[in-house]
This record gives sequence, C-alpha cells and structure tokens, in this order.
Amino acid sequence: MSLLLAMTGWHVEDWRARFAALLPDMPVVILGEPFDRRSVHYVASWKHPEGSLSGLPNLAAVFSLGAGVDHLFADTRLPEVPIARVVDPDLTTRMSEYVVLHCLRYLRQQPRYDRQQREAIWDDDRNQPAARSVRVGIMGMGELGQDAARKLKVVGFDVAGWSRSPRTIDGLATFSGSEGMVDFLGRTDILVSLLPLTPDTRGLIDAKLLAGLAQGGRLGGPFLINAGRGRLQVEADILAALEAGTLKGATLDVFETEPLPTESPLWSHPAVTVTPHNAAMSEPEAVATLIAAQIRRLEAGEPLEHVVDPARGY
Ligand code: NDP
Ligand code: OXD
Repeated sequence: MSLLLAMTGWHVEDWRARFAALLPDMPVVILGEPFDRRSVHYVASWKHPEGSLSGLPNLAAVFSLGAGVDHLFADTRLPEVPIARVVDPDLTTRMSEYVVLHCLRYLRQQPRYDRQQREAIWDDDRNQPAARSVRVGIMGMGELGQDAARKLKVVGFDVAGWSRSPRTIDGLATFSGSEGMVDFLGRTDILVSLLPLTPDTRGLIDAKLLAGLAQGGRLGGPFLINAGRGRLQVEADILAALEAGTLKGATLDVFETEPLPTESPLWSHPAVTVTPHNAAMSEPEAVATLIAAQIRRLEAGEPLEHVVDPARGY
C-alpha cells in the first residue's frame, strides 16, 4: 500500500521526506518514477497532470495539498473516490491577516499616504472614517470567510457575508444565492472574495457585479479584495471600473493567469495592489501532518474529514 505524490511546481522530494517521516510504514512514490499502480491507495495532489490519476485500481482517497480543489476538478478524468482538502488553523489565520491588513489599508487611506510621501505632500486630511461606518462584504462564508469576518468585527468594521446556502452567524448580516446578491452588494464598501472556483463562481466578479457595489459609502467609492481564485474575476472589467471611477481600488492576490504576465496592466495600475498568490501559504509541515492523520483515520476505519462535494465543486 503506497502514497502517490502527484504535483507540479513544488519540490516533490521535500514532500516525500516529510511523508516518509510521518508515515514510516507507507512507501511514498512519485509521479514520473516507476511504481506499481496497484499499490497506490492514496494520492496527495497539487495540480497533477490531467489523467495521471486514472488506472489506479485500489485508490481509496485523493488529498488536495491546498485548501482549494479547483485544480483537482480541472482533471476531467479524476477518479471517483473521496476527496479531502486542507483545513488548517495556521492557513486560516494567515488569510485573515491578509484580509484585515488590506481592509485597514483602505480604511486608513494608506495607498494615498504612500503616494503623498513619494511626492513630499503634507495633506493633513481630517476626513477619517471610523471602521464602524465602513461596510465590508465577504463573498464566501466558509472556513476562511467566517474567520476573517470575526476578526474584521473585532477591529470594528460593519461586516456582512454572502454564501451559496443561507447561514445564520451571530452578529453578522448574511445573504445568500442570487436572490441575496443585490442587497449584499448594495451595502458593500469593501468587497472581499474568499470564494472557491467552481462552474458557478467562474467570472462572477465582472462588470455587472462591480456596478452593484455601494457608491455612496464613507470611503468615497468601493474597493475589491480578491484572495479566492483568479478565474473568479474578469480583469478587463476590473480595469474598466477603475478607469470609470466606479471602483476606487483593488487588491488582488490571484489572477486569471498565474504568474501574472509581465505585460498585464494590473502591475502598474496606481489603484491596484498585486500580491503573488500568497495571501495564505500552506505551511508544508502542517499540511503533511494533516494528510498523514487523515490516512491514519482511514486505516483505522474512521471517516475522512474535510471532504469535498464533487457535485458542488468545493
Ligand atoms: P469553504 O469551502 O470552507 O467555503 C466556501 C464558501 O464559499 C462557502 O461559504 C460557500 O457557501 C461559498 N460558495 C461556494 N460557491 C458559492 C456560490 N456559487 N455562491 C455563493 N457562495 C458560494 O472554503 P475555504 O473558506 O476554506 O476557502 C475558500 C477558497 O479560498 C478556496 O477554495 C481557495 O480557492 C481560496 N484560497 C486561497 C488562498 C490564497 O493564498 N490566495 C489560500 C487558501 C485558499 P456555503 O456556505 O453555502 O457552502
Ligand atoms: C490553496 C492556495 O488553495 O494556496 O491552499 O491557494
């Protein structure tokens, strides 16, 4: 019985060493080297090549090495076995840090003061909105969205959440589905996207959605923070809204194409902050420990945790 590591872009030998230390009785094999396909019971994947997981007759589970699973569902020949993803308090904390940081940057007008400093301008502006007067709307109220919402509330922001199914969360205004979208956007000064990429969410952050954001808020116009997935956003529409002034700024951690091409106008746009898809890095030791524990659970006849629903795509 073996664990197959199927990843692209990462140091696979480092992962082999991690899993070998955590699961000393389980051989760890790597895609691309010779191995007995019948021996593979588990796969740990990050962006495995399309079709490379077919023909594993004893496969019992696939583990995403990240929180997102869109990279798995991109494989049209993905075996029909249970799929589990990363849910890790360390990753969740990092994402909340990112969200709180960038909401505070907009609240405290930091991009403007950075600009003024570069030009040696002392503009002692007295218009300083209180956090309680700024409405943050989080799209995606799962593991990450709920933690970010809690922490934004501690800072004082007026927070609401939007999800696929209705949710009741203490102290938060919640909205769901397409029927809740208009009201949700209409009360949002800073839109935070923490959605997974699925057929339903692809291209969601487009001209129509951006046009629905509140225009009369205390920040003088709406801002966007997307740390979910790049394909949620239509970058041409974001740029057009920035040009039109209906969007005041955007902080993007994820992009339609990654790495962000050097010719992308997002790099140099004065109202855009670019971070290189590292809002919440998965800590390799924590991820390997989580997956090893999941494998031990299965071996002990216990149910898998953090299972993904293939029908929903997340
Ligand atoms: P969860 O699965 O816990 O939460 C997903 C949330 O999105 C749920 O609230 C769900 O609604 C909602 N949702 C899904 N589809 C829709 C839809 N069609 N309409 C409205 N709401 C929808 O995921 P996590 O919070 O753990 O992670 C979210 C995403 O963050 C990941 O999928 C990944 O893409 C991204 N991520 C990015 C990282 C980065 O560094 N930039 C790092 C880690 C993750 P419901 O509550 O009804 O189920
Ligand atoms: C993830 C990510 O999905 O880092 O974990 O994007």
